[in-house]
Amino acid sequence: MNDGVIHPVPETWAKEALIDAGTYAEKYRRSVQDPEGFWREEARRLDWLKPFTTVKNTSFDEATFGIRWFEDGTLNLTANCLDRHLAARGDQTAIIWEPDDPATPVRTLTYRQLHEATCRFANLLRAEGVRKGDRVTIYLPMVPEAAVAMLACARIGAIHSIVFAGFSPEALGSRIEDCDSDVVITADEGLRGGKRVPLKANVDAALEHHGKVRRVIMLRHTGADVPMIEGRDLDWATAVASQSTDCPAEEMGAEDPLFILYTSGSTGKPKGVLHTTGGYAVWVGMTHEYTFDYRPHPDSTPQVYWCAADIGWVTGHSYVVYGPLLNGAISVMFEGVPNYPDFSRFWQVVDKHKVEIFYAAPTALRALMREGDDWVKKTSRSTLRLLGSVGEPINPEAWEWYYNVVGDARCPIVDTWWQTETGGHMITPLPGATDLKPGSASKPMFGVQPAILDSEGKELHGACEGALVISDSWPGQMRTVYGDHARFFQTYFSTFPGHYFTGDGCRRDEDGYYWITGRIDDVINVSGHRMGTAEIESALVLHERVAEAAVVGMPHDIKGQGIYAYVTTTSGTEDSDDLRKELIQWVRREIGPIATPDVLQFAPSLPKTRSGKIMRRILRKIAENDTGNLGDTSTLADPGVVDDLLANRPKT
Ligand code: 6R9
Repeated sequence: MNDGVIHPVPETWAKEALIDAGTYAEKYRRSVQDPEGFWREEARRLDWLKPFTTVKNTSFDEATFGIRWFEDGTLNLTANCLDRHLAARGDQTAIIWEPDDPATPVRTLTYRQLHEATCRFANLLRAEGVRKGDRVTIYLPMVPEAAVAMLACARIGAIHSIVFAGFSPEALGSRIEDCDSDVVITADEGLRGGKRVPLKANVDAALEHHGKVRRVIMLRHTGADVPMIEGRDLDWATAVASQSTDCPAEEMGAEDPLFILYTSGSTGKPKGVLHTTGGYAVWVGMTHEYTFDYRPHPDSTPQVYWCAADIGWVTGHSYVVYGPLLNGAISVMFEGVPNYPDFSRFWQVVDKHKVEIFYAAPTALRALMREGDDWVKKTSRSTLRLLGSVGEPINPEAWEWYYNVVGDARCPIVDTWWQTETGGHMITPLPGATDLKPGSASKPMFGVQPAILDSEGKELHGACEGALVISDSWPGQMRTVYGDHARFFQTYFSTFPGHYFTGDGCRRDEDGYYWITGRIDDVINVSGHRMGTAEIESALVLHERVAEAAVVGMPHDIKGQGIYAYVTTTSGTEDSDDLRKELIQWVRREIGPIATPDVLQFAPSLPKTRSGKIMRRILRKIAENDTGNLGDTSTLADPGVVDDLLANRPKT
């Protein structure tokens, strides 16, 4: 990697940013040497109803395992995101909504309007019998009502579980069932790149086989004619019309659950990652402020901030909704995609709304980079001052393009490494403090203690490469896997006892910079979205013609990783191109378009050890087209299988 290139902190940033290099060093030292004192102070960024006395009560060890922060304090997150801003900035914009089609009018909501909409919807939920601790599933497109629905749940202490609107009825249904939610919030349709997504129809299909849902609240977005089920379905606008805009906020314990978000792991079905209220709020408020240097301009006008992630992913939760609103920001919410109507779309939105901070995934940047610089250069982008990257490693080439072409060599890039499980940023540059190395997420956030271990679990020191773990708790950490606390411990704390295991590999250089090398478990990262290979395999084997399937990642220029599926069909089946297409569509339908295999190879048999274990290492090598060096194949039950796979590799 190009360790050599360094972009030093620009002078104005060092002078004007909230955190400069000296402050970073001092604050970081304090955060790990005196976590009690450090977090007691940081937690002051929130309005607490009842102040906490205990700061940290955490242990990663099996006998004493538990993660609790600020545990005896109480608060309501929406009081912090909305009510407390009303006096000073009730009429300031909170959300700018940029629609899929640039010809559709923009919508803006002030803090007062967002507060009102949230209270009305929260009252509706209460009227519908939703109580503190109940789970509410949200399956909405990127519209302001998605934020309203989240906040309304938080208002009354209900736990929201957002399912990305690109997921299939099957994936939606299993998530509704897993968290046992009996209320679903959706829209008639979503819109992405001019295409309609049949959300309500998907909900209807999901509920045919899954769960015990008694109420579906549907937002009319495109106005499509969709059937409503009498006694079950409510029209959002009609239902909120009679609700009051006054809704007392539920007093929540710091450790009361805030939301569940399903994410893929290396085994089994997706896990319901559970985050609680107090620690999560401190974490996303703090990281949004420090990482993006988010604060009002000297004349006290707010900065315009745009995180292009969907609310269906954790980035949307923490950095479209909760973090920015905690800090009284203007948050841009984008319904569309980077290439519609054309490849200038992102940068036109930047100019249209005078965006100052822009945060997106490398996969989108790589797709745009391929189309040439003109799409960027014909826009001004003069308001941009800071760029961010999230979701996957950003290759130095894409980094330099982002820096030079998008940012005109003027804007620092914060490459933020974190996970659904971590709640917010864990390893990231701070723009006024950290010299940038393209491709490196650089240095730990306050309170984060990364360590690199070898395969035996021994900690490595200095410059090294190995498994990335975090050695002590931080406030934004997930608290459990919903409904399966044993799985929480097993997944994250049993591989390297005493540490949180991230699932990522990492290199640390001689300057102490961290370089994430990607997942080292059976998780692949496709366009910044996490997919468990086991999930795709389970979907494939549900097909009557499939006897066995093995899925691995393959390098992909745009998506980072693509999906390579090996399929053994049932005997008597003819492995035709039609069947290949059918199976690819099948996975799409079972999970969603993001899980569509890029390559599907029919394999009369898979390479297995004598004990029957599939040797994924070999499958990965073939998928990577790295066939000169397959390593030791002597433990295979039938080494001939490999020759057959090599001979029948489909053209890609
Ligand atoms: C926020 C989010 C988490 C996985 C993580 C890692 C990869 C995320 C990254 C990055 C390198 C970055 N990842 N950010 N890798 N550099 N800046 O993406 O959460 O969907 O749970 O994915 O994404 O592999 O383990 P999530």
